[in-house]
Amino acid sequence: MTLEQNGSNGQYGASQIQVLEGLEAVRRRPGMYVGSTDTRGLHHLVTEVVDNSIDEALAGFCTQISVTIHGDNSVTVQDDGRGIPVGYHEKTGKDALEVSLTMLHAGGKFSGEGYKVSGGLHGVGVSCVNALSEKLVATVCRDEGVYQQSYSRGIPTSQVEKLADCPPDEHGTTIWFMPDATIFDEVDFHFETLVLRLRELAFLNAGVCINVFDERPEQGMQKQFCYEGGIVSFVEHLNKNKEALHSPPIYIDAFRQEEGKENASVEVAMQYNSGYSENIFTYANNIATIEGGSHLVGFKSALTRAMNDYGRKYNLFKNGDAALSGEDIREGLTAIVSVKLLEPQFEGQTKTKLGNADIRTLVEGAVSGGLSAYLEENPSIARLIIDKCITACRARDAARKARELTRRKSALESTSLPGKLADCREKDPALCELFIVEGDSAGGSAKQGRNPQYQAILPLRGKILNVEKTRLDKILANAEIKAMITAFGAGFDIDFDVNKLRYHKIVCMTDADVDGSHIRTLLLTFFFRYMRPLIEEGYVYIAQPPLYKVSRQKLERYAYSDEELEAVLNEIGREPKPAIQRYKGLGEMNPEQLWDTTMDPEKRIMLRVTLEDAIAADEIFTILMGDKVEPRREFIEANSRLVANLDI
Ligand code: 0RA
Repeated sequence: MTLEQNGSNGQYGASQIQVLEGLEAVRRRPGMYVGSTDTRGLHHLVTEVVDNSIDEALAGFCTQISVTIHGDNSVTVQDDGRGIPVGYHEKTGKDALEVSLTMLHAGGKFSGEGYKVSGGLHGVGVSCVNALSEKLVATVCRDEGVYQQSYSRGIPTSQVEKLADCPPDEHGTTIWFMPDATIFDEVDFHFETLVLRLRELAFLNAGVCINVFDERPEQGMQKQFCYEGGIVSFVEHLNKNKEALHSPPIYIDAFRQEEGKENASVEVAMQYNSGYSENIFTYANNIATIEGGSHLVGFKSALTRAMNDYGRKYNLFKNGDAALSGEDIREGLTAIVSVKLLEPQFEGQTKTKLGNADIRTLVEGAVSGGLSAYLEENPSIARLIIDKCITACRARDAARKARELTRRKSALESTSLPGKLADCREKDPALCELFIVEGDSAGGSAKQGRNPQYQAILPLRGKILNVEKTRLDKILANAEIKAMITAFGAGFDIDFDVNKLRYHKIVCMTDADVDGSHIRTLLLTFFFRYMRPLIEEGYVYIAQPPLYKVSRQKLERYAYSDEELEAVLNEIGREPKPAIQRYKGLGEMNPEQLWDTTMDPEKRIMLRVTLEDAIAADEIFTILMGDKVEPRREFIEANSRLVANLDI
C-alpha cells in the first residue's frame, strides 16, 4: 500500500489508522456487518445503500431512488437526497465525503439532528459496502458542485474531485459499486430478490419512488414502485387475490414527542377479507420483525379490546357478556403494523423481535383510539366485521366439537369405519392400499376387480368439498371427508398422526378427464391442507387408467396416452382395422379390465405425489382452489405445462 492511496491529505495520522482498522475488521468478519457472505449478504449491500437514501426520504429531502444492475453485475444506487456532505472535515482533516465512505458508523452522525431511523438491519452504513467492494465510486451533487471519489476495497484511489457544476435545483448521491468476489461466495444479483425488498420499502415509505433496472442483456427488466398510499397500498396488494369486506383499508397513525421532538411513530393499515387466515406483518424501522414483539402485542390487544367494546356497547352479542377471542377477531384480517423509533432493540433467535417495551403502549393507544373512532364513524362496516368475528367464533366452537367427535371416533376405529369402505383383510399398513374411487359405479368395478387381501376401496360420490373455500366446521360435517378421515384412521389437522395411518398407499383413482383431474386436485388440496404428512411421507399416489383399448380379434392392448396409441397401432398394424375404444371413465371398464390396467401391482403405472416446496405449493393451491378467478386464469396461462405436471 502506498501513501498516495491512503488519504486525501497524504497524512498517515491517527484517523487514518482508525479507518484502516475499521475496514480491516469489516473485511475480516463480513458476516458481522452484512449478515453473511452468501447471496443474502450480497443483496444486503444494495439495501444498505438504499436504506441511506430512505433515511433522506424520511427526513423529507428525497423522493426518487433508482437501483440499476449493470451488465457486469455491478450496481448503481442513485437518489435525489441532500447528497453526502462534501468539504473539509475539522476533526479528521479529511473531506467529509471520504469520512462518510471510509469510517465505520460515520453515516448520519455528522449532524446529530434529524430523525434517522432506517440505517438497515445492521445499521453499518455505506462504509461497509465500500469495504466489501472491489471498486466503488461515490458521486455527490450538492453545494453547486458535482464531486466524486473512487475507492478500492474501502481505500480511496482518488481525491475528492469536482467534476462539474451542480445545477442550482439538483442534489443527490450516486453510489456505484462492484462487490468483492474474494469476499462473497456468489456475486450474481437476482432481480426478483431486489424487487421484493425494494417494493416492500416503497410500500413502507409512502411517496418514495423506487425504480429498479436490470441492464443485463438476458434480463432487460424495469420496474417502478411508487405508492402514495404507503402501507394502505401494501394491504391492498396483499389482499389482491382475496375478496375484501370493506374498502379502503382502515388506516391509523400516531407519533410520540418528547421535548418537542418526534421520537417514535406508528402506522397501521388493516383490511378484512372473506377468507379464514390471519396475515399480520410487522416492521420496525423498515425491518420485517418476523418474530413479532412489543408492537405486535400492542396491536393485538388493542384490536381485541376495541372490537369487544364496540360489540358490547351496541349489544351485538347474543349472550350479553360474551367476548370474542383474539383469534376470532383476526380471522380473515390482513394488516401491516409499521413502527419507527430512535433506538430499536432487536431480540429473539434471529434478531427480528422488537424489544422496546414502551412501543407497546404507543401502538396500543393509537389502535384503541383509532379503531374505536373508525367503528363509530362506519357503523355498517363495523357490523360487517363484528358479524364475521361472531361467525368465526361459532365456527371455532363447532370445529372444536367436531374435532372432539372425530377424536372419539378414531378411538373406536374398527367399529366406526365408513359403510362405503370395502376394507382389506391385511392389517399391516405397510402392505395395505386404499383406492379412492370417483363415483359409485367405478367403485363397484374396483370392489370386484381388486385383490381383497391388501386392497381396500372407498368410493366417493361426485365432487368432494373444496376445503380452500370452506371453514373447518363445514369441512368436518362433509360426509366424503368424514369417510376419508375414518378410513385413514390417522385423525385430522392438528390431531393428524401419520403413525396411525391404516394404508401406506392412498391411491386417487379418478377418470382421465377434466372432471377427474378436478376431483384429484380437490383431494390433493384436502391432503395438503389437513393431512400434510401424508404427502411428505410419500403415501399418496395417482392411478393412471388407460385412455384407449385397441383390440383385433383376440388381441387386446391398452394405451395410456395419444403417443402410446400411435405406437400400439404401428406395432399391431392398422390394416385389418383394429377397434379403438376411448375410455371416458373408469365406469366403462369391467372389473377384470380395471384390475389388469390400473390396479394390478405387476402391470399398473402409479405416480407418487411429492412435495418439493411447501411455500410454492401453498401459493399454487390458493390460486387454483381459492376464490378469485382471474389469478387462476393467469396462473394457468403462465404455467399450463406445470399444471399438467402438477401431480407427477
Ligand atoms: C451524512 C449526512 C447527511 C446525508 C448523508 C450522509 C447521506 C448519505 C447517503 C447515502 C446514500 N445517499 C445518501 N444521502 C445522504 C446529511 C446532509 C446534510 O445535512 O445536508
